[in-house]
Amino acid sequence: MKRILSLLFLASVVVCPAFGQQKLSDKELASVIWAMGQMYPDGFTVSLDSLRQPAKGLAVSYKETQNMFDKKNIPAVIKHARAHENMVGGWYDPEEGKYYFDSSRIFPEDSLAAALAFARANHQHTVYDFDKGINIRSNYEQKDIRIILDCDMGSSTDDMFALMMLHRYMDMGRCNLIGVVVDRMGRANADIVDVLNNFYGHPDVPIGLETDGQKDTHVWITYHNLPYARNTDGVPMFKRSVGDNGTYMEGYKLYRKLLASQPDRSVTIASIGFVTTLARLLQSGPDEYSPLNGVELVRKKVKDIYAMGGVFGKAVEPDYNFLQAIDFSLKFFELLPKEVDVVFSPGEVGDPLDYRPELVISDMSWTDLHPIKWTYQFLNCDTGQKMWDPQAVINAVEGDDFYKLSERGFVTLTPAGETLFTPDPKGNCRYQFPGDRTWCDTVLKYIRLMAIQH
Ligand SMILES: [Ca+2]
Repeated sequence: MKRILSLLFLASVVVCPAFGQQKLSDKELASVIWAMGQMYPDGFTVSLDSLRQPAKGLAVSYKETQNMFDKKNIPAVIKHARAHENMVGGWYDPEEGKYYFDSSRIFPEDSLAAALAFARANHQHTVYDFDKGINIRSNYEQKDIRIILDCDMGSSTDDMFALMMLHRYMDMGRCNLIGVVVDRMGRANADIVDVLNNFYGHPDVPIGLETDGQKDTHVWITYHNLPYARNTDGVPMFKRSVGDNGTYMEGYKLYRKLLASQPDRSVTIASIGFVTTLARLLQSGPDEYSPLNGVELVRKKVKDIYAMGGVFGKAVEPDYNFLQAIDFSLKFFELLPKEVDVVFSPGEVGDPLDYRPELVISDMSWTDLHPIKWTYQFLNCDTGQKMWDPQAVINAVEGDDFYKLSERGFVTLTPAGETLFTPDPKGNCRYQFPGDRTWCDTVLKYIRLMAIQH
């Protein structure tokens, strides 16, 4: 079945009169279901008992009913639903001009990975979240996405949410996080990543740390004590893989090690901090991991970079991330091979996505011990913190059709930190345009859905 592929989208909320009290025959039910198909062309799912949409949960259709359309197939759908979960859904495919109907299974809202696995096993493209009114793509064709996250963990909290998303995407079988590079200097910042990797169940993801990058960068929210938090008995609250006496690999060396071991043009980098470590990688020479210099290694192995940063359109003003470490940024723009695609995520794309501190804490109420919740409980995170960094990560995993992107062009960086875009069909660079209100609302709900998974 060709479920609507394009985007997560808002579907109509079905509020149905209370047929429930009165037991309908299967024939009467079929007429009601057919009528609902006409009333809710964007999609509906109802229980056959109440003819109401569940308030919560994730709906996935069974493959046995995936090619059932039109009035004549509704009895078979009802029969399947009666033998399974008593849930029937429907939607209208305008391309084919057909009303499809199916029998569905409902999962708890915090079991997204299980729902997606079921969706893939049943050849379904989407999972529908009743509470949030959004569809989540199951991507059952399983793209082979290998990601290195390059972050400036330890200042803004959106880096934590971006890493959370990647861990949840891994649980969902959507990508493989092959490493995390911390481009903000300071041991504690790598320890925070270690805590998050452990918390989210992937303690072996390797971590590299920049030790010769930009000095004295501004810190917005000082959560560097998070890795060392202890409970009242003096026991560390959060697990880490690298102990106090352990060390992290130098950031650009981890890049070299990871890239050398990957297939050609297979690696995606999500860059959500400074480009200090990337600049050092590009300036690196042959070593024990690869006979190639940094530029050639990146040209050979990196497919694309999704970078949080850039100011485009009419505005000519410095970009925050690039200006903070301007000498490294200029080197990065100078040396990055033009074969590597870059998608920039300007700040204005994440600006409307305000994940309020009280919502964060409430979404994480399923556990007392949560590193992101800890940060929100003990520090002031009400600093205008927006969900900027997740935009690079979501684009990298969901794909380019999830965002409205600019035409192709080349981007240069001025010494004042301004990103200048020159349109060119052969250019390697594009940038995201801000989404409309519905789109921003949907993406924030998606991030929130990830936050409640466990
Ligand atoms: Ca960041």
